[in-house]
Amino acid sequence: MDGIDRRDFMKSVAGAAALSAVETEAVAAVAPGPVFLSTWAHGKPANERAAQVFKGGASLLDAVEKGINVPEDDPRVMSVGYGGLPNEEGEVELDAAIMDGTHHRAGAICNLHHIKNPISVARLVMEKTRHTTLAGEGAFRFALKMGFEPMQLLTPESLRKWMDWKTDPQHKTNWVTAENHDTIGMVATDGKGHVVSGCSTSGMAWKIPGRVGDSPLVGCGVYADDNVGAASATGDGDLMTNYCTSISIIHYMQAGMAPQDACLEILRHMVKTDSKNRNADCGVIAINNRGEIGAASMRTANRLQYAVWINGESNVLDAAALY
Ligand code: SD4
Repeated sequence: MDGIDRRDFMKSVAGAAALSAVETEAVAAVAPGPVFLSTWAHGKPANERAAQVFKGGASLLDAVEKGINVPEDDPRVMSVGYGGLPNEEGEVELDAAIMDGTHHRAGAICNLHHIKNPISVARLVMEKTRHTTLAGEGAFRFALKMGFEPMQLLTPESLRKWMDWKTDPQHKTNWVTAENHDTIGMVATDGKGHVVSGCSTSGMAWKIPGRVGDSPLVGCGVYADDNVGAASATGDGDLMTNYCTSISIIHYMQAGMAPQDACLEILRHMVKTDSKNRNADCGVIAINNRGEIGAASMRTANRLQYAVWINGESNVLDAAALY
């Protein structure tokens, strides 16, 4: 391990597990080498693709991007990319961001329509422009210029769900349920202190057209800093934007907390400042630059599952829940 004594590393891993006061099942053992950590069960094939790309010699950014492409391409994942649930007018609007912890550079895309891989477009914003965020029509036109093919992102299944919602006389806007609650966030390390964070989503189902959640906002849905670690978030993005969730987790880790404690701390802070937030659907993941990981969920109802790839082992686990 570069610059880190192995005994200290193992001690700090054990410390992280011992310190996590809430349901310690959330802390998996870690070891030197690359680690890929993603939200939800669809994070497992995403991590596996990322690990394969990384082991093939590509960069960590490539690995995270290609990993996130997996649920974006999968129509069965109805909260990301192709097949993601649309806004209240039946149009799929995608958000994504990716951040490189070495250069403190990020690329982000909001309200992208007709392009199924917003994480790849976000990466090109980062690498081909001096901007950080592109939205709406401009984002779409940029994607076309970069050679992305426009396509219909609604599938028969997502169209049917939208029509069921639209024709329900009781229908409500702006809701989050388990069904539309599965954004992919991925944080990763190369095992040598470099970290990357990425996030991609179709956002809250039936949202008001133009609504932007936390996922594509740097500091909210993603953050990465090689000096500390990386974080990402899933769930009620309106709430999590107000707490600058990912950068807050980085600051807790910078102050000395293990990733698991930092994840729990931001959720506690949300409740401390407004007790209603204990009923919110929020899930967070984090990794530090030594490969220690954390994952936490506000509630056991809609508890976050997270996927972790480490040393060739790929698993899906339940995150610790505060309530
Ligand atoms: C949003 N945070 O747009 C996203 C949705 C999400 O799990 O993550 N759902 O609010």
